[in-house]
Amino acid sequence: MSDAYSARFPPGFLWGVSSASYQLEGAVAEDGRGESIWDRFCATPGKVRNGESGAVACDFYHRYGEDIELMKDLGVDAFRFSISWPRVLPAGRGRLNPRGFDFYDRLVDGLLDAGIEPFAVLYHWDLPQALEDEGGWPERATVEAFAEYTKVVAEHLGDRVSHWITHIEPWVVSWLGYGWGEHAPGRCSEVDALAAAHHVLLSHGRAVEVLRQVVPKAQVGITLNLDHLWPASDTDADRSAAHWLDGHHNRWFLGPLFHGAYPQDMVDQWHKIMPPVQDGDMESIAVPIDFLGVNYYTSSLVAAGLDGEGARQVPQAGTARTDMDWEIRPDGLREVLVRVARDYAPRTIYITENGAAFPDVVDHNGRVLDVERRDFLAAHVAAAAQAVEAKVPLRGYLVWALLDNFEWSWGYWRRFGIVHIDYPTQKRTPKASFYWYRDLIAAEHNGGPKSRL
Ligand code: IFM
Repeated sequence: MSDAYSARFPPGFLWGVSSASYQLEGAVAEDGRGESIWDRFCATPGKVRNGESGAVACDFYHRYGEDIELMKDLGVDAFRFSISWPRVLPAGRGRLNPRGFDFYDRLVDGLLDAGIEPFAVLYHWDLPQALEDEGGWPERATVEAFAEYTKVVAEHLGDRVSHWITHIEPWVVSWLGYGWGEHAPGRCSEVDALAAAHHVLLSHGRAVEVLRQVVPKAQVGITLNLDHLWPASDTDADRSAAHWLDGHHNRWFLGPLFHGAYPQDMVDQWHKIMPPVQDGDMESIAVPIDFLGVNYYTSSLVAAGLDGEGARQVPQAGTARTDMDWEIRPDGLREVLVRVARDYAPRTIYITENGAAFPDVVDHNGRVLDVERRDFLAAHVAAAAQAVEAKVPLRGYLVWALLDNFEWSWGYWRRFGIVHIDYPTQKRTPKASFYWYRDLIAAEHNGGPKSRL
C-alpha cells in the first residue's frame, strides 16, 4: 500500500496522541492513591517480564508539564489520558481523595492552556484492588461502583472536559484479564471472561447515562480494539472460522453496543458460558453514543483448525511484523473502518490508538531513527484517508503512544512511543517519527494533502 494520500481529512479533524494512567504516571504510592489490580499483578512473581511494574513508569505524575510542552511542539489537537480510579477513590467507592483529583485538575488545565483538547478515559485497566477483592468485573456490583466513580469524576472535571471515553478495549479486559490470565487480575475462566465483558459493557451504558446528566454537553464514546479477519481461503470451513473469530474479537462487543444484542451465532456456541443478562441490560448497553473509538494494530488471515474445527490465525510469509510480532496490515484498518461504518453506523469514529513497537536505540548522535515506525504510521494514515474517501465518518487519529511506556506483561521491553524514554534518567528524546508526525500535523493544519515521505 502506498503511503501517499490525496483525500482531504475533514475540517476540524483531530490529530493527537494517547496514553494510559498505569502505563505512564508512576507515583503509585503518592498522595493517597489506593492499590490497583496492576500493582498486585506486577508484585506477583512470574506475571510481568523482569518483575517490572508501573511504579515509576514515565514519572508523568511529576513531569506532565514537560510532556505538555512536547505535545505543544508536536502541534497535536488532542491528548487522550485515563483517570486512575484508585487515585481518586482509593477503595473503589466511598471516600474521595482530593489530592488524586488535584493531579487531573492540573493536567486538564495545563492541556487547555496549551490549546490541546483533553480526551478523558474513565477506565484503562487499573481497577481498585478493593473491588477485585469483592469479585471484580465478573460481579454485577462493580457496575454500580463504576457509575458512582463516573459521577464523582464527571462532577469534578465536567466543566472542562468535553470528550469522554468510558472504556478501552473491553475484549482485553475480559479475555486477557479474566479468561486467559495474561493481564491483571490474572484469572483463567471463560465464564468469568464473559461475565466481565457483560458487566464492562453494562457499566459503559450506566456511565453514559451519568455523563449525560452531569455533563450535558459531553461527547461520549467507548473504544474497542478491532481487527479485520480475512478467511484464508474460499472454503466454507475457513469462512466460518474467520466469522467465528470475528464474533469473538469484534461482533461480541459491536453487536450489544449498536444493535442491543449479542450475535446469535456466538450465543448458540457459548450457551453454556453465557453471562447473567438481566431484563433491561441490553437496552442499557445500547444507549446512543456520540462516537466509537477504534484502536487498530493488526489484522490476519484465518483458517479452520487443523482438525477442521475451531479457528487459527495463519501467519503470512513476507508480511512485515512489529516487535510485538503483529503483522503490519494497514489495509486491515481501511477494512475495519469501512465495515464498522457500514454495519454499525456510529455517528463519528475516532482512531483512538494506532502505533507500533520497534526495538529503538539512541544513536551516537543522540537521535532515534525509527524509520519503521514512521513508515508504519504513514501507511496507516494513508489507509485512514482511504476510509475518509469511502465516506467513513472518521474525525480524528491518535497515535499510540506519545511516550515509550509500561507495556503491561511485557514490561518496558516493548517501545511504542514517538518519544524515547531513557528510564534510569527519564530523559525524553523525540524520535524521527515525532518529527514526521509534527510535519504531517502542520501540513494538515495548513490544508494538506501531500505525500508524506
Ligand atoms: O499498550 C496498549 C494499550 O494499553 C492498549 N492498546 C494496545 C497498546 C499496545 O499493546
